[in-house]
Amino acid sequence: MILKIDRLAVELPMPTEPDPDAAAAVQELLGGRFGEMSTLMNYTFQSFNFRGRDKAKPYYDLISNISAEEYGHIELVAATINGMLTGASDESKTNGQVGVTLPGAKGNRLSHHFIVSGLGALVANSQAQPWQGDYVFNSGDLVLDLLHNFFLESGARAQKIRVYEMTDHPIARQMLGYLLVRGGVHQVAYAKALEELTGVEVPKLLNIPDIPNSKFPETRQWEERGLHRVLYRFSPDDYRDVNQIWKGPHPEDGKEVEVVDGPPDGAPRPDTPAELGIGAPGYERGFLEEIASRLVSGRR
Ligand code: MN3
Repeated sequence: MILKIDRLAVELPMPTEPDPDAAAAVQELLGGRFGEMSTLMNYTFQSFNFRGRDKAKPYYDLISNISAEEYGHIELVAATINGMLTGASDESKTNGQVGVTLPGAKGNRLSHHFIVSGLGALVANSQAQPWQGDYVFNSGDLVLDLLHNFFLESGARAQKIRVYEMTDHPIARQMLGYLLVRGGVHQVAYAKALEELTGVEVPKLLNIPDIPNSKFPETRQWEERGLHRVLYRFSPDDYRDVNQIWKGPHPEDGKEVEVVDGPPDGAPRPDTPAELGIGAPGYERGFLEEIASRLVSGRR
């Protein structure tokens, strides 16, 4: 089972200037082959299908535990896309009127944001191709699955860096700074799991990471707090054996890594206002607010 907390993993800046073009690029990090939907679903199904877990509990605990953090990552990237699309319908020019030209939609490369999702995040990549279940690699062979997860985190990191280069939107940069650090933790965690299991020294195969977080100023606030060395234990009582794998020095700074009990504190979810230009959540101003307030007062 999973416990849901109505907070984001980190604070995102409030929406100011919309940038639908950059929001389209960020979609790749949500629903692309190497996006957060893929990390979430790979680790989730690998944990559901794990056989013989009593004898391999630290590995089961690691994969299950990381899958829970990934839920918060799809949530954070979706919130980023929503923030970047806020204001894109250019309500000032339509004033909630149906039948006038939607000025914000012109020239943007992802029409799905305007036509299909009401300026919301899509479960799709930067070309609006839907996320697919066959992005999940779950062979049942633990070494192969861990090797795949290491590859997935490495590819995810490379794509985050490319999207970082494509936009300096403050919401995107805040999300990217945090997820470069957290994805880096998961990359190192799967490398450590492989080392424990096979004896192979993964850092001799390639540098982890190949481009350090220090190249990206937005990672600094998290690195200074040591978040690159922390694995959160996302459960009140379970997955305690993650500390059998998440131990020893961090490959970059050589300092001891640590397991922190419980999820990160997180931050309130920024409110994204109505987009009357596209009728989200409805064309009529104040209608839903009135119904909702009647529901609430009726309960008292
Ligand atoms: Mn992630």
